[in-house]
Amino acid sequence: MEKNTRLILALDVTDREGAIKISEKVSSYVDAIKIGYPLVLATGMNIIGELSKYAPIIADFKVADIPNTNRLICEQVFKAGADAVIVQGFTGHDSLEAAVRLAKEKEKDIYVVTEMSHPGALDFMQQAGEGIAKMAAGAKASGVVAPATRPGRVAEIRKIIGNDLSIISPGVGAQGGSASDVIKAGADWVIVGRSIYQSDEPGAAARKIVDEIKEVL
Ligand code: NUP
Repeated sequence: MEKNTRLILALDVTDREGAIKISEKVSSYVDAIKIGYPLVLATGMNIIGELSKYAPIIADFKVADIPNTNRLICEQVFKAGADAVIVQGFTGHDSLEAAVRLAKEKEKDIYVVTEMSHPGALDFMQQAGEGIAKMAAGAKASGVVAPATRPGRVAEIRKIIGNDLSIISPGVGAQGGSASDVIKAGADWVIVGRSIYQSDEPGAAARKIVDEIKEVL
């Protein structure tokens, strides 16, 4: 993914026309569009290829299975036209390595969830976050997903992974995180969903976030 605006749109809408319309409006402000279960379950896998006209597609399927199944899932998602897949890290090194191996073969990217952005992530995930970050670096994943709702944790995770891996960070806007704060903490990209796609003017909303990021670079 090319580092330009440092904004990734999370497109969690459930209608095809709306998804295309919003993608058209924001395409010049985003480095990628992240899609996940809501949109794909509502419209089908073809939406990945359709939206890839507007930006590289990150498929947020939070893949969390045994190595062979992880590989099979990633294979289908890349075949559909995605440039990257988000996988969970808690399944351990062999599951992650299977996904990364396949991605490298196809010249695609794997991003590994460390600790999630919502409050419930403190119940179980946070304790594992640093170990997962270390594992992601060891497996040579392209990057990790870390919470914009906790910039301090993003800074910790940056220390662990060094500069070879990227950090993509959700939780800005609707979940309370700030784009500029998490970029300052070491994130490479912010992932923003509702604050953009629920706006009356998604293009203007995206541009505002891009401008906010520029000010702290
Ligand atoms: O830890 C995570 N938090 C999170 O919100 C990992 C994620 N992948 N996400 C996703 O980012 C979430 O599923 C949604 O697609 C997006 C954030 O959307 P919003 O809160 O900006 O609407």
